[in-house]
Amino acid sequence: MSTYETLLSSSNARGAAYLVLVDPDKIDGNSLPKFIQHATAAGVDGFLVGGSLVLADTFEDCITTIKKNTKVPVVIFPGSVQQISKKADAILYLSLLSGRNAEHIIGSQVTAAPIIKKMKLEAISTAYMLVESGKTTSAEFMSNTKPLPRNKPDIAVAHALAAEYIGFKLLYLEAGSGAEHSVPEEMIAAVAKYCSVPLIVGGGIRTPDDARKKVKAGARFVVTGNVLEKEGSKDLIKEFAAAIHLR
Ligand code: 1GP
Repeated sequence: MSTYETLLSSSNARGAAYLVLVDPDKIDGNSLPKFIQHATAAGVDGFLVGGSLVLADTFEDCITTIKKNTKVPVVIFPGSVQQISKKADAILYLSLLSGRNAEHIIGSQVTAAPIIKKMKLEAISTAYMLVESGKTTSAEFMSNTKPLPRNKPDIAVAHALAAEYIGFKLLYLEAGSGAEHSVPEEMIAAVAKYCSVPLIVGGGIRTPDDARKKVKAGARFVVTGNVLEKEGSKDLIKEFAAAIHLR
């Protein structure tokens, strides 16, 4: 089974799936193995690894450590073309569809493609859409693009439909790491109503209750990062998993 299929089958079996983002710049390497073991035992369905900046040269070590401590998929969520490694199970092959910066729609993808091929890494094509979230996020600033207006679900639907017709395998609605406001439920519901491509939602999700609302609105995957980096208690991860897994 491919990593994409594994992720979808977890989401189907549990009503929705919980993905935890590990940013190699923010995580303390010494506590990483324990954190991954706890998260896996708490029911996390997969790990995303990456960040907008990633200053540390620990990217590959970080993936190796995660792989050693879990059996669930470990997927690169690249902030740049520097973040590619054959140690991962797959890579989200992102195209920043919400923006109009060609470099992030197709430029970096062309640079990365031969490297990914050589590494025999599974590429999961993902339409990445930034959503306005209160203040400028790193992803927005670094990509030099405007996010989708948060009060215009119809614009998000048009982008999501375009992604579906082009043939993307995943849609990712992103408020940005540490966002003031997460992606609005109205937008998630509108996109889920009109598009059949599985939807990932992340950015600024701080409570299990908030995570559950995203699932109820139609998210097939919910991502948290910051909240666990700040207060990564075992209980909190369990509560998130229970809120996201409808069954
Ligand atoms: C994943 O960028 C997010 O989509 C993670 O956001 O760090 O705010 O949870 P947080």
